[in-house]
Amino acid sequence: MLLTRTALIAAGAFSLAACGLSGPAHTEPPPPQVDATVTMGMVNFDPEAVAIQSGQTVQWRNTSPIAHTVTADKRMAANAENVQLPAGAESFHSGSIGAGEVWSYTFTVPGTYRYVCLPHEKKGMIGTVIVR
Ligand SMILES: [Cu+2]
Repeated sequence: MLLTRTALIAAGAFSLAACGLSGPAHTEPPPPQVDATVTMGMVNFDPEAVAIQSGQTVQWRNTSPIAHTVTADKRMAANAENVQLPAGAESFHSGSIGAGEVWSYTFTVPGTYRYVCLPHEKKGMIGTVIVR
């Protein structure tokens, strides 16, 4: 009986301590600034093309129920001609972006980028980013 009561008191004290730890002292980094947003539909990027300034960030939002990618890498595309990168720009690949997820990329080399969604490249899911 005594043992049980002690255990209950200990549990209560632990709960209070846990509450204290989740207070306002906990800080998260601010979300990155997004300068343009592209929505990923079933098999399309909307808008198909966006224009930004060098140093700005594009965010892709997958509002569809299926996974997509943002891939600007000639080695990964089914047709290398669907991918275009300015001279000096590095290839990039988002990896799988699941339903409801977002992914961002900051562009630092001016020029025209064409990218594909790997699962839907052959269905024409291809987009453009123009960096001025
Ligand atoms: Cu796709």
